[in-house]
Amino acid sequence: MKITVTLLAVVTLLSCTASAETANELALRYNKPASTWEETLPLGNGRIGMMPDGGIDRELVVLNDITMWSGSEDPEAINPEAIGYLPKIRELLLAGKNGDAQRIMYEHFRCGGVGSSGGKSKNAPYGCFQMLGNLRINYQYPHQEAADNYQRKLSLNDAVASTSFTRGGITYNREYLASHSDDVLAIRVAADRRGAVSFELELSRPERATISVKGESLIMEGQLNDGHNGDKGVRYLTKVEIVNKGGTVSAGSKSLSLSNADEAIILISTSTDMLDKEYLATVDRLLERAKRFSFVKMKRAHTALYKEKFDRVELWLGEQDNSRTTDKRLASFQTDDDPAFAALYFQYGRYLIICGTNERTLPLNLQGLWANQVQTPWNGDYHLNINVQMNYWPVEVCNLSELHQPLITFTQSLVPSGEATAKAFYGAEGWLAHMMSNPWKFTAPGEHASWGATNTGGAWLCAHLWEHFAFSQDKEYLRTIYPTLAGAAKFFLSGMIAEPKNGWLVTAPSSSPENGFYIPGDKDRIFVCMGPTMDVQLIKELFTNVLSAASILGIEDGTTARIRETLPKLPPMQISSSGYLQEWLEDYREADPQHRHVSHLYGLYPSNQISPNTTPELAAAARETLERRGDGGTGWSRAWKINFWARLQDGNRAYKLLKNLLEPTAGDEISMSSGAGTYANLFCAHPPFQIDGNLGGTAGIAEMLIQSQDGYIQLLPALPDRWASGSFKGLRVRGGAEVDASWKNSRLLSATLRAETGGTFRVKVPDHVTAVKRNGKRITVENGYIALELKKGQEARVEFIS
Ligand code: FUC
Repeated sequence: MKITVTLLAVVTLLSCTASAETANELALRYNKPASTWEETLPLGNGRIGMMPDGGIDRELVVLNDITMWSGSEDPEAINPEAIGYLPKIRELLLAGKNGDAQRIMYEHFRCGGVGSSGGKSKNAPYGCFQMLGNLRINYQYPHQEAADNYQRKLSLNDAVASTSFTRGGITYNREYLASHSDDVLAIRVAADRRGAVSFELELSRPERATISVKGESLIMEGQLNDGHNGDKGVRYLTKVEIVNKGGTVSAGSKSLSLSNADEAIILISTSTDMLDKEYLATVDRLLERAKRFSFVKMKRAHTALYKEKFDRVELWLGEQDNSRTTDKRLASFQTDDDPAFAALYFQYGRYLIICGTNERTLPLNLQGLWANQVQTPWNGDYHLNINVQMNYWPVEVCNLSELHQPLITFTQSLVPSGEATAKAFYGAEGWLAHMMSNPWKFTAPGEHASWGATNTGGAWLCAHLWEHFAFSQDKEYLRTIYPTLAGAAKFFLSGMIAEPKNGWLVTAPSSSPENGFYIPGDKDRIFVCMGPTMDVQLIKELFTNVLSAASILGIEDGTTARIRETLPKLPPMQISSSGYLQEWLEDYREADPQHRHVSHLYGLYPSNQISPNTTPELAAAARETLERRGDGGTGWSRAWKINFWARLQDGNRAYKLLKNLLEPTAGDEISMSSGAGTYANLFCAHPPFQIDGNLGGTAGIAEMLIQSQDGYIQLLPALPDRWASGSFKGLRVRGGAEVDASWKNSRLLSATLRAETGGTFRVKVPDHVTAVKRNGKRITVENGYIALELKKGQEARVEFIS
């Protein structure tokens, strides 16, 4: 009897542990191989990545390297003729003849050369981000029966993907990782019967690839088009080798084969010369090193490094239902509202950042790191009028601050080109970037004024440089970015003009991304304008940040003096007679009231110039604008709207937008008006796949749970009814602290702050709270806030009693 009870207890304990583990496991799961690329699972170490489809007989693994960029620097982009037309363009704008100004701009005030070639620049100097290649694995089996028990999975906890199934009584297991520790891609193929692993490997690429075999190495190498018929294009080298137990490797002329092994590890080592002039040696060194480790050891080191970042944040909104496949969970989220699925999506965004970029490489582009085409949509570049910035919205709050670095480095690297552009096109000081950029530091206006004229791309990037300081309070860092911020401010100080009605200083020419308007008497849709609201907000923010930085660093110079003088001359935000926030200086008739861009609400999010707390009238106008724009739009547009509604503290509406973002979809054709949502692999669909929506969605969820832009911490500012109980750990706030919180029945229960820098942290106390306790003792609530004075590294836990 006693034995039975003890045994039962052990069994119960074991099964409890197992189910608790599965309930906590964050994973994407499927019960069949991927049939489209948007069903395959992304792996990456920030530099290189792959997306295996888990095929049973034939497997396609799309390979990526974030530096696979065609094109090269393009001196022709600086168009020396443009500045000659600037006085006329400005004169026409001042006279209200925007259409005439625009027509001149289309022809003359644009980059030299072909620019981004309307997003198809693979063979032009602007270039494009492209896939690295395809690894094809053709498996051979001792038995030909249908496979069963098929499972395909991506573990977000470990950054390892797997495929398993049984065939003819043999269980096959594959594991895939993009090693964060050893910088190679690795696939382990195993079976539970000796000698059952046999396959053939092929490498290919749609163009510019030479495939060969040397010894037991399968090699792909080539050079991308530099766009000038020259020799400056990026060169790459990929080497694939098989490490195996018990089998025989044989080399074909363009393939490698393995027969009758017990187990095999496919190692892929790859690099380009964009950031590594020694790339040939690097590929060999990484491969040789990786061959010395067992897969188990490599996996352990990889997972440990990955987890160091991933495990900083937890979000608990309920148990993960791992009995259902991810595509099923995605489809049923529209009706079951499974809160745990939203948490999975949130963590997937963090996963994509940790695996998509690292401190030493390029920023995440429109595709992040993952692409399956040579000519990627919109060149897979850096669009500076929302997209690349949205990629970085979650990094500070979601505790991945060091991964802001590639964007910061990239921004600083744009300065010399931006200075040349400021001088050549505007005769202005400082630096600027227009609406699109690439690793070749393109800063000129785009080839089409409707979108290319926006000249606040650099200013928007500067907001990221500042936010990194706002969260870290690192003054040494601030000193390094000050010249970049001040240089961006100088462009506007010397490049704005006074508009005729009120004498406000405005950018001219510019546009409000990428919406147009109509002017009576002109049949064209017009984009070119003076001082669109977004520009004003960006410039005001930039000026304010420069002044704050200068005061912290004890700097007082000509720039700060000019900013103080200029700030009051910027236009105010204006509310139209219909109650919405005006997108332009004039209340023009919008060409598309439901346009996906909501640029004039930049001031609501990510900036903090419109707030229900400090500017309730503007907040009401922003609400009107959002009602007018509607709850649809492309993937990233929906993601932005989650953040807007979170800032307006409307949790249920933010949640509605999250649901819209998570609408299941499949098509991959470019569309501005339909097909937006989420693919089976939880990639965001613009469509096509564009990673900004994923990362904007993750930022939006964080924004619903914690905000710190008003000088204090607000917990659960936009908690939807559907997330009545939950907890999070490790989200970060401005001022430098990590915060945990828990809540039940929509009421905040407790919070813990860990100070990263010493200071006083004010926390807003929700209305329902009657007392706040720290270490069991009541603490003072003053005007609805508590103040916690913490030393660097100190932790405080408070309980909210209601
Ligand atoms: C801008 C957006 C599009 C798309 C593209 C990459 O042109 O308006 O929706 O995101 O960038």
